[in-house]
Amino acid sequence: MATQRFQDDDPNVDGLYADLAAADLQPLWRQEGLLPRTPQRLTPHLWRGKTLRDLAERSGELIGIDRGGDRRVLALAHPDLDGLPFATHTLWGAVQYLAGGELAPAHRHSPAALRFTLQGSGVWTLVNGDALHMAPGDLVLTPSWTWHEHHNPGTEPMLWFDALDLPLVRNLDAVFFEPGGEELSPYQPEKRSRSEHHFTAPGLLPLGAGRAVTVEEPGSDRFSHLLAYRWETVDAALSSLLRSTGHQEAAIRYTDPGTGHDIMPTLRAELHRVLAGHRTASTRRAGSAIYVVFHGSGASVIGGRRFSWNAGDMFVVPSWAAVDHEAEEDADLFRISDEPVLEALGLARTEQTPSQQIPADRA
Ligand code: 1HN
Repeated sequence: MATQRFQDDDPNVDGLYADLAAADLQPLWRQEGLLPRTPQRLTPHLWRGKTLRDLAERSGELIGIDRGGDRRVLALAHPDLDGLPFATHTLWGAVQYLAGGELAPAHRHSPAALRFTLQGSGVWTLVNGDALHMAPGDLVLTPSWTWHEHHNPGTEPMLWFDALDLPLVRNLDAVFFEPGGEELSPYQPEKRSRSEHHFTAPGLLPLGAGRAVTVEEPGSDRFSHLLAYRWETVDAALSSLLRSTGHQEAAIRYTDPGTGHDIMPTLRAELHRVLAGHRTASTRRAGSAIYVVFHGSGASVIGGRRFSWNAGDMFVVPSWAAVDHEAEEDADLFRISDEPVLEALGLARTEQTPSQQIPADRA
């Protein structure tokens, strides 16, 4: 593709622009929007859970998963992103559907992924051979360059939310991929994975036990020692927090129990609980986020627009858009963001904003 050629009424300047374009150069003085006062490249956007479920089910009926093929995944494709299958400039969000008896074969890639189960149970995701059972509300990690495959030996179809740092890694031009072999991986269908046997209670750090799952490449072992976070644990933690604080909202971050850091270097995951009738304060942050409504109903005001939501809906909060949430029924919002990247690079910013007054439901 040729570089852009600028025009000018002055024939001399116009000639300069022609020569600049021929030399693959562009003048800074003709650039617009390179340095906006604040981030503003993306609008908020919401996908309905019912639409996601219906279309995932239809894909399940029509599209097979071949061995050696890949995954049955519907990517959240933000309309601001020119047809790319990306939810934000850094985050991939999607629903994945795996019917009973199906197997999504092994592969590994440099982009890191996580799965938050929405419906069904009985899938095992194998991560470098460690079998992670999946049931609704469970979070399982498939960190960068770990082998992973999904087995559904039961009869029930399963639907889960996939998040990856793929858009970010792609822009860094650091995507590597390797397909697995044809042979089936054996696994022990135990409800607790090796990583969960290592970390049985908060505050108890196993000495000398190392990681349940390791990778060979130097520097790529910066993901959580724990690979599965169970809904019962998260639910109990949130209820306990609400009781101890007496507040109408509580939130937890999923972290590496060995270090307290985010689960993976590029992705932050949190669960926000908002009780019925409560509206949170409004904040904005540099970096983008995807929310998945796990339970409940309510509305969020994002960058001055109001989006009402129900269980299964997913929405994007763009960088620096003010956001608050109001629950109609008790709500659990699973949130992922790219904030660990911004923090590592010294680009993180956050601000409390005045509450957003919005008259009508524009969703
Ligand atoms: C991937 O490996 C999975 O393993 C899901 O389940 C979604 C989207 C883009 C690239 C790789 C999976 C993916 C993906």
